[in-house]
Amino acid sequence: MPAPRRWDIFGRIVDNFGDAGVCWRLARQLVAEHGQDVTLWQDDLRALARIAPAIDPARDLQQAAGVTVRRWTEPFAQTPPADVVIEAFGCGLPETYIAAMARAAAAPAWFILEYLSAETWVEGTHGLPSPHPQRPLPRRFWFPGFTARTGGLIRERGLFAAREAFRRDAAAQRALWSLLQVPPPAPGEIRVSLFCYPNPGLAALLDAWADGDAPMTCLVPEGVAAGALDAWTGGNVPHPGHPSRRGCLTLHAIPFVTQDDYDRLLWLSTVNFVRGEDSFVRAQWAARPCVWHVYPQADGAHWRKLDAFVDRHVADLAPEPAAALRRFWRAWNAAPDAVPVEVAWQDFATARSLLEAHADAWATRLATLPDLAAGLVRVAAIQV
Ligand code: TRH
Repeated sequence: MPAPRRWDIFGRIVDNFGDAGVCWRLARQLVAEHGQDVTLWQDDLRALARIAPAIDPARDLQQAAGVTVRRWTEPFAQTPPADVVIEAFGCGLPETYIAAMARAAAAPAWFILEYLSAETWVEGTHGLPSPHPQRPLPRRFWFPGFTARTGGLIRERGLFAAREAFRRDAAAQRALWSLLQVPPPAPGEIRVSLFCYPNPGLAALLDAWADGDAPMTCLVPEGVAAGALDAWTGGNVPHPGHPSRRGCLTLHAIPFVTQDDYDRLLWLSTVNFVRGEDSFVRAQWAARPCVWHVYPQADGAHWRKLDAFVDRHVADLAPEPAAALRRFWRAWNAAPDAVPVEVAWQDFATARSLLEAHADAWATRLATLPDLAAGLVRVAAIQV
């Protein structure tokens, strides 16, 4: 392994968990697989502490999983600039830090890690220089994506092998269900994991599941869709270990778990409802049918993101299951002209076995692309 370089990853927490989740996953991988010396700077550590319980949100400086985790405060700490600097999601960098970069003997490799999108323009923008407007500092865009002409996706070495080993390990699976305080799945049960934003279609979908003809279990991380669940259960909101039942549907609230345990939940669920960015990518690595709730954007840009991904994802899928997936995803994201969620669910459920085979083929194909961390390490090595 080349000599470890020092990396500083900067991230501001806008809302939710993805900003922290992506940075934490990348930091851990750079340490574990590339032996890099990584410091993760976050202006608020609470989101990170929810997905990485080893993190103490009250501490300004700590070590976890080989990563140095520091609170990003203003005025910013006096620290020499790293060899490689990641500015996550265009969060900007402390002015004093930029000044120190400009004074450094060798300018650090500076990357702006952008949001994930399947839109075609990403291929033309990934890797483009974006020099700092005032300082003689090179800076480049790094766009995650689904093709070889993008920055790739975060995928840890051995991820698929770990997934398959876990799926053969009954004891490990029982341990996960006990951690989540839910019973193991009954034969023939459809088990759904539900990680979504507030969604106007949720109540109708829960009705459809309750009135369905197959036993359904829905696992919802605590705090997710709280208002809708409160209304749907008439205030008898499920909490860990205390599910609520109606018809064919058993609704469980599950505790928030570590990123790795969340991966395991995705690996064992029949269908995964995911959102934002990081859970969406993890659901694809789980190679099970998934439903993406895109982070809503004012100008409806999220529907373009949705369609761009679906276009890529179903390009080689038979027309009927492809249409079923597109219709259900658009309904779940309340896209203009979408059919009602409960109507679209029927076709999606009917196409499930075809969607399962496709999810597996898609994950296998995506995994032939270089992973994001390896790409960054390779390009940084050239620049520094
Ligand atoms: O939390 P999110 O909605 O984050 C979003 C996205 O990042 C989006 O791009 C950004 O614009 C928006 O925030 C502001 O969804 P995401 O990206 O899936 O991140 C969730 C993280 O939480 C992911 O790393 C998985 C992790 N997680 C756990 O570790 N344990 C859990 O129990 C659950 C439910 C999630």
